Amino acid sequence: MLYWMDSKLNVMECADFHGLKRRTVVAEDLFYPFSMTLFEDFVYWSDWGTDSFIRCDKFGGRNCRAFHRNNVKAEVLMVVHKVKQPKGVNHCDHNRCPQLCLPTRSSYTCKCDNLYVLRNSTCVLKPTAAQCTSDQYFCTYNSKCISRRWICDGDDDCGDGADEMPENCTRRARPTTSRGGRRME
Ligand SMILES: [Ca+2]
Repeated sequence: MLYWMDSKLNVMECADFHGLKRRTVVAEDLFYPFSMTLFEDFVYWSDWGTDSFIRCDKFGGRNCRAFHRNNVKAEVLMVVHKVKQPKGVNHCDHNRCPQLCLPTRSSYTCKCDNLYVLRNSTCVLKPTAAQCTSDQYFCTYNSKCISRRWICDGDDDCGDGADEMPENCTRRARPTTSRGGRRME
């Protein structure tokens, strides 16, 4: 069956793939239906008139209920359910990640929550600017304290180029020494 909604007439109808057996599914309490989807025995849609998500029995339009209200105008509504997922291997089964496992095409990568950073296969709290010494610069992007000697030295130590930004370079003259003897992290 094909289902559609008419936002001008405020009605939901369906028909078979030949355009036959056309019938009205829902004709009440539709104010501005926008996006719809089907899953199992129900039809779901977003209604811009009431800022809500609604579902009804797809056969006769019964058992209707709004399952979410006061939403922003939802332009696309879709069902994500395990039975709709393509078959494949879950590389995160039996993973060794301390917090988050993100599957890739052939394996997986480990990530940490926003407040943590991955160090030696462990999620540790990110350093804060307060933990940097007076001769260090705090990189917000990778949460590292780097030596102020590394500011504007031509190497991206922060990962987002913050230590090489022009405003930092005007405050500090370019070093004339090489980076030999730089400490390992
Ligand atoms: Ca640098």
